[in-house]
Amino acid sequence: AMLSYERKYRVRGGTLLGGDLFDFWVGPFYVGFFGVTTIFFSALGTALIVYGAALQGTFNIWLINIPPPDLRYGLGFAPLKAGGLWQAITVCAIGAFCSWALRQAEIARKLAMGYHIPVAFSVAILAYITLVVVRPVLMGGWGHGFPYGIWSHLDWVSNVGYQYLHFHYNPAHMLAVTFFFTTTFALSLHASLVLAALNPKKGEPVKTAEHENTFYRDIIGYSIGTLGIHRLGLFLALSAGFWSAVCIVISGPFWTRGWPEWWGWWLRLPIWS
Ligand code: BCL
Ligand code: UQ1
Repeated sequence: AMLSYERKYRVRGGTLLGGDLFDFWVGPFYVGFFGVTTIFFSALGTALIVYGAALQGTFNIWLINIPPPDLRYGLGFAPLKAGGLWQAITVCAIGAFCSWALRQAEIARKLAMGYHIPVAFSVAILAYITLVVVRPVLMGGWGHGFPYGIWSHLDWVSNVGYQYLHFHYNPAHMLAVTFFFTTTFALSLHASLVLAALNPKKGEPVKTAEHENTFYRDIIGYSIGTLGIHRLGLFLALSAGFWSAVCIVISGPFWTRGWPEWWGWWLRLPIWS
């Protein structure tokens, strides 16, 4: 099932590795060297998770939990059934996520597009690697990684949050949260504007970008433009992921006390202290 115009986009080359070897499609999907590595790491990682669930004795999707090693293993290898599984799954996850980003890059090259998509996904990968590699290494133990489980990772977030007394006082967390909320706000403004322009009264022609600009100039005196809103959206979204990575990597390696106390620098300013 190939669309009529699709054939001309199925161009050869642009691969980063493997040359022509995996340069083909299976149905609608491009394969490529990194498609193969994505499948490999995802399949192995998933199998290890299923094995971990079997060891744990539950297949209840909410309760499956694959915890990182105990802190006494430090940064060493742990026995398979005592955190080693978590370590192997982490390797598979990083392998799969990076393969996916590189596959995005190869497809972007084929289509002679910019690298915006793999760059954006890399920021999400950065946040994940910060949680399971960078911070645990800086803190001296894989036990600082988060457990793989729907319920258990939420418990981890709550526990780690309260270790710093009140995580809302973490300044980078404030920025990350604000960027997440602003991202959804900007996307809702954009989506509603586009749908409004594309859904005129019955019999009326579809409205153009000029109408979109005019709407925002009339209501707030400014329009960022059709290209601008997408640049703003990308900036907001990447900033949300970036400041998330910062907020967790400074918790422990940089600041070990409660986050409310960090704001002491503000209270100690000479103007009012
Ligand atoms: Mg907090 C973190 C918001 C209250 C403690 N908190 C975060 C951030 C985010 C946030 C800014 C998590 C997003 C993130 O990292 O994205 N917190 C937030 C909000 C509130 C809040 C909005 C609120 O009160 C309204 N937090 C609190 C309270 C504390 C608290 C006060 C607990 C008591 N918060 C913490 C702690 C942490 C956070 C501790 C963090 O560690 C976390 C953070 O910053 O982590 C970096 C980044 C995105 C990712 C990590 C996803 C990566 C995705 C990967 C690359 C791809 C996955 C593919 C997938 C497996 C494929 C599936 C298969 C398909 C279905 C086919
Ligand atoms: C906007 O100005 C604009 O340009 C016409 C869009 O493009 C379609 C938009 O989607 C939005 C949401 C705006 C308004 C945004 C700001 C930041 C003023």
